[in-house]
Amino acid sequence: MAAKTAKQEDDPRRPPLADAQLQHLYRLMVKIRLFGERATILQRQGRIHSFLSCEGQEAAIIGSAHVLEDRDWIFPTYREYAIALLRGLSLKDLFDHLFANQADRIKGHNLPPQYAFRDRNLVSISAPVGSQFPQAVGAALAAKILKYDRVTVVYGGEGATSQGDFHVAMNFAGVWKVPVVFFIQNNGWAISVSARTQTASESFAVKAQAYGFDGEIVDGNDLLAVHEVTDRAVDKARRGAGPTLIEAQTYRLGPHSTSDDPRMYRDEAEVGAWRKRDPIVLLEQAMRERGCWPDEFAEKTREDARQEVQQAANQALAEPLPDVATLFEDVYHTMPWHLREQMEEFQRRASRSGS
Ligand SMILES: Cc1ncc(C[n+]2csc(CCOP(=O)(O)OP(=O)(O)O)c2C)c(N)n1
Repeated sequence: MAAKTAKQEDDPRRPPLADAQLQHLYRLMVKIRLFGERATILQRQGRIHSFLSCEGQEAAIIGSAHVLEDRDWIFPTYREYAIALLRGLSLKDLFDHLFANQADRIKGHNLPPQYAFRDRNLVSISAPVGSQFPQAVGAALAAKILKYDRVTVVYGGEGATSQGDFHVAMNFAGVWKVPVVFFIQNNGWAISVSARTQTASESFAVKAQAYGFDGEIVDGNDLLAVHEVTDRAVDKARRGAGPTLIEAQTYRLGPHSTSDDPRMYRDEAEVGAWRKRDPIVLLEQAMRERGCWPDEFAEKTREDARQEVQQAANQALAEPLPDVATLFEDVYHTMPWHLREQMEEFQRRASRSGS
């Protein structure tokens, strides 16, 4: 099954990305790459609990989410933190969460990195792999019933497609034709399990056929291709024409997480081959071909991003930790008696110890 090849220029719905938009998206990709490098260093210094990088997947993430309107719902995984920047959040917001400091919107209630930006329709990340799929289909069904003009996009890795939740969600989405897009990043590896051993199907996209809707494969390292295919799927969902599964073929250049050493299970030559298809370099080539690559654009972008990342990290590091009493907040609308007892006991002990 091949990705459709319609040229964006022929598409009446949305004009092709303008030069300034491409420059903006290139800057975002560089910024998020440097953010990941900095977060990894901070984890090694013991300042962050753990981190999962999206290195190599920036085009798939940014190219797809850029298509969406702010009112649309997004159910991301731990790898799609770049989307926060598209929704008007800052690098400091991301660092605040990683440090679980006082400015963290969820005050460290989720184990970092499990970002949650409710006011931006970025739904809290679910730790159990695949559990986001039924949640997203439920949200999309609600939008359909309530006649909200909102599309839901749910992200997942190819490993997550082996979970039962994925199949339940796909079936439900197909039967009820809900306005949802399943965006699967096939990044080659689910920790140490290769994509080749994840399924006996010819692709991940082909699975959509069994559930009665379209599956499309796209080069996940080509931002323009990702943008085009996602735009078409989102438009279809918005028109009430049902769901789409997109398989973005990409590669996780880094480790699964800061706790992982991929040299234990994969060949460095494979990584080297994918480094040649770095999505940031591919976008640079596309922009040069189009003639929207100003002199010294790469150098200036990188230097600006480096400074921005450093400043955001320093500002987030300077934030105090949340008040311990916030441990008891934001779980129940009305605090149940047993939690109130624990809080009061805690406050008695804290006042006795003078803390
Ligand atoms: C139900 C469940 N099983 C196992 C895990 C441990 N785990 C966390 S991430 C992960 C791999 C997920 O791989 P994939 O879906 O391909 O996404 P990727 O990390 O490659 O982006 C696993 C097995 C988990 N969090 N939840």
